[in-house]
Amino acid sequence: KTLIVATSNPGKLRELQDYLTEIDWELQLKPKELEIEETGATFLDNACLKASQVAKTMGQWAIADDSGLAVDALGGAPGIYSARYGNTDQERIDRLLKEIGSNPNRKAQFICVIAIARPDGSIALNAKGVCQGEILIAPRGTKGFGYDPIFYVPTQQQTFAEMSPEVKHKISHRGKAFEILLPALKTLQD
Ligand code: ITT
Repeated sequence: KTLIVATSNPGKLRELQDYLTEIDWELQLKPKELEIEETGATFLDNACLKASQVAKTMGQWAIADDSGLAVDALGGAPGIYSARYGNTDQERIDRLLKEIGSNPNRKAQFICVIAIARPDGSIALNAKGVCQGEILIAPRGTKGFGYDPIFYVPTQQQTFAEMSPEVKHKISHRGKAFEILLPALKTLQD
C-alpha cells in the first residue's frame, strides 16, 4: 500500500519518515502545489483536514501531523498558530522569546496529533502525544527543527536541539503519538 505523507515542513517530514520505516507501506511525498488551508480550531481538526483532503485529492491513503508549542505564560500561545507565528524558524523563536520575556513561569508543552485518512478522505486513525518542557532564555543546540533550540526537557537536561534524533524520538510529542499509532497502523496493513 502507498501512504502519502501530507506535510510541507522538511524537519517534520524527516521525523515522520523515521517513524514510518517500521511499516511496510510505500511512502510518497505530497505534491508541493497541493497546500491545505488550516481552518480548524484544534490540532485534531487540522490534522484530519490535512490528511483527509490530501487523501481524497490523490485517491491514496495519507498521513498528516498537526503540532505546535503551547506556552503557559502566554495562555497556550502560539499553539495551533505555531507555524504562523513568523516566517522563519528564527523569526518564530525570536518572537516567542520576546513575548515571554523574563516571566518566571517557563512551562510549555509540545503537542502533536497524527491523522491517517483512507483514499475516500474518511479518517481511519488518529493519535495525540504531549511532551512537557520549559522555554529557555536563549537557544541551545543545532539539531532538530522549528522551536527545538528553546525547548528544554528537564528529565533529559537537554533541549530538543541538543538531543540525538533517537532520544528525541523516544520522548517527544510526536514519538508519543506514534507509540499509540504504529500498532494500530500495522493492523491496518493487512
Ligand atoms: P505542514 O502543515 O505542512 O505539516 P507546518 O510547519 O505548517 O507543516 P504545523 O501547522 O503542524 O506544520 O505547525 C507546526 C509548528 O510547530 C511549526 O512551526 C513547527 O516548526 C513547530 N513544531 C512542531 N513539532 C516540532 C518539533 O518537534 N520541534 C520543533 N518545532 C516543532
